[in-house]
Amino acid sequence: MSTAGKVIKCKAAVLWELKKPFSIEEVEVAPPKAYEVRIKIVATGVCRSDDHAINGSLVTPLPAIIGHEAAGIVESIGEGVTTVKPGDKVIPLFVPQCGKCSVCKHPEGNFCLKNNVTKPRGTLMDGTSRFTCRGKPIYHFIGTSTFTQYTVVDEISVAKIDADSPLEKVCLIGCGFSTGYGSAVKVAKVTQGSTCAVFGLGGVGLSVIMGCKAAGAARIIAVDINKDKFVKAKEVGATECINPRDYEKPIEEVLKEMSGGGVDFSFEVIGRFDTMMAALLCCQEAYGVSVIVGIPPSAQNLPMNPMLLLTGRTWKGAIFGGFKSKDSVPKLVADFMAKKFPLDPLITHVLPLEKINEGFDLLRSGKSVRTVLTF
Ligand code: COD
Ligand code: ZN
Ligand code: ZN
Repeated sequence: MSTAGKVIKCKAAVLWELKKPFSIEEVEVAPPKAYEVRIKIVATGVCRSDDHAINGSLVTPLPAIIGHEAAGIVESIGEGVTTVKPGDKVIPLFVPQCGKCSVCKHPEGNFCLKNNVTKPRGTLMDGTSRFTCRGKPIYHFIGTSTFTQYTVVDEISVAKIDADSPLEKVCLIGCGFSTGYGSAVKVAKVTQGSTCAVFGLGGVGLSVIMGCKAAGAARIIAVDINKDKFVKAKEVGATECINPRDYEKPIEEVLKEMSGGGVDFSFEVIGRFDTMMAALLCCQEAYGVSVIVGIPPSAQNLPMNPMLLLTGRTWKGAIFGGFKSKDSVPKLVADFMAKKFPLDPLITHVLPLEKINEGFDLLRSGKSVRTVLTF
């Protein structure tokens, strides 16, 4: 029997309060309104930004259904929806692509003005929620809300993907993988034969390495204070691995010596001011490009000497790897299907939704690269 047009009762992990575990609840998911899409979520990754919402460093209204790195199948569509239909495999997009704003129209910009990431408002575009639980409205999260069997998103926040794609893997293209990979291929535009340095070897850092490799870098130097991270870094393409704690001198000096004056491209994938400076300093002063991928401590500034840029360096950053989401996600899935990069090295744990709190414990203890929750 079709569920289209009806309220769906299903299981979801609800975050009622800051810094508290999720509780698995029965929620009601209203049908999609015009230009909205209801999706049956099949798999969702546990990402650092979800934890930022739990601990309050990313302020989002509660109670909420969070989660933003997922893949699923369209259950039904609202009036006027043309880009997806029931039965399509899809990935929700935490950075939308409206196609109409100045950023979407710009050839390089990807942070669509309709985004809801920096100041989450907790609703769909029309300002209301489709979720209720125990008679109370439950907020959405950055246009996605994926820790639930069913969710509703705006049409600008969903991309149709290959019908054959394995959803329990390609869900990572919804955030962590694309953020890292795009930082190399799209933001830095790593060139053939170049030397790259990647600071931080979590799931996002490993994805940066994959991007550097795909772009044809000759040397990829991986940097981490945890040497246990080196095995996987090499597996995905690092040519050398170094631990700053093994050296007396600052790591940027070590990298400059290793690269004969400075690397071509460097990436900070940790979210610390000291490593952002080290990454900037280790890139060649006249033509080096340094990309910030890690999210910095909130509401703080990093003092820097502008001379570092006057000599010719470029310092940049981007959300979601600089990819225009609705256009790029289907292509990234196609590239995965064509075996241009793997996702398996990033998935260390698979758990049922009910064990979501365990998934976050694994993230916080550094024991997982990525945990994928299944339904
Ligand atoms: N020097 C070297 N390595 C270090 C240091 C240090 N001082 N401190 C920590 N590290 C290493 C850790 O040992 C660890 O291996 C790595 O850095 C960090 O890895 P994780 O697993 O904590 O992080 P990831 O890969 O999951 O990435 C998360 C980021 C830290 C990059 C986080 O800021 C993020 O997710 N950024 C994505 C930005 C984005 O676009 N977000 C939008 C929605 S998600
Ligand atoms: Zn836009
Ligand atoms: Zn994320």
